[in-house]
Amino acid sequence: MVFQRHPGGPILTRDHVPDFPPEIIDASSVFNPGVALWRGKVVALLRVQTRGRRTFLLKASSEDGLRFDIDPQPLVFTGIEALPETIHHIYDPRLTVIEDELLVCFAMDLDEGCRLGMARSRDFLHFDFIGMSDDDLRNGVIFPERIGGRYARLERPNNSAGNLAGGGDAIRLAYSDDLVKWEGSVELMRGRPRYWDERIGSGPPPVKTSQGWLHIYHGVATHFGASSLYQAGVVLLDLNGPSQVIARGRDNVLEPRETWELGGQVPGVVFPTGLILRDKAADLYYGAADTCIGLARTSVDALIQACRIGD
Ligand code: BMA
Repeated sequence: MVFQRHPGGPILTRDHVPDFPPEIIDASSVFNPGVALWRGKVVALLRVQTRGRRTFLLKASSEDGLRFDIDPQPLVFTGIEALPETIHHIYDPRLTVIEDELLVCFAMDLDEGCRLGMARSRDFLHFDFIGMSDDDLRNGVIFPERIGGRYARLERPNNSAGNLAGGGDAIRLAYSDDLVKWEGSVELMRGRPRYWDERIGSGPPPVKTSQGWLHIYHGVATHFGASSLYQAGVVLLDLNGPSQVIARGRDNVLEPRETWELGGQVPGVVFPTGLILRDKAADLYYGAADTCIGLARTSVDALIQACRIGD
């Protein structure tokens, strides 16, 4: 088995979410966290859903990566209020530390479809809105260093027309000088029809290894009749030109098996969104059944090995 789950079950559940009346009272769920190592602490932005199925992002921080202090006050991206569009939900944030700045890439549900939004912070207190995509995109992740002098982002075109949940089966790479204008987008991988990763999207931002950029992504098997199964898998990308896939694992490395992954708001979901490397351990934070947050541990070597199986 590639990953060992934290033995205590989910590390964050709705029971941990503080009330913040009138916005948050007796939250329904907390899942799909963006996570980063920031100035010696594990910091996270938690996706919290209320019983009105409204979405808030809450800041959280932890010394040990297990027990989090949660700031009850929902996060506001300064400047986002100037957008003329109605924003229904902001969710699934991914965090990247680059050049002593914390970047957040998140999904925004508008009437027009889904957009990728970006924000930045230098203190984990204030977050400034940077901009959003023109296109319908989701699952955006920023590389933790510039490539060829430019910011690099993986993104997933989202087919949300007529379908609020959306979906997509290709991950693309785009570059930017200023984080606002993204260009030169090329496709690096597609879903594999009939297997575990028919639909795909990036998980946490890629991490640099001697073998290449190691990337965890989610795959959706859609062929099980009534329900779709969300799992996590791995791929290695070329260090210089990450649109080049070096190796892609045949099997998933994490799939719903525990009762709290198999049952919940959306059954049968592990949705990887945060990866922290510390003391040779690779800790994966993931949303489980769109209801709570799990933590599973492995090593970078084991993940690289998994990329090479069946390739
Ligand atoms: C995806 C996204 C995620 C969610 C997952 C499972 O399409 O909407 O936010 O966790 O579906 O429902």
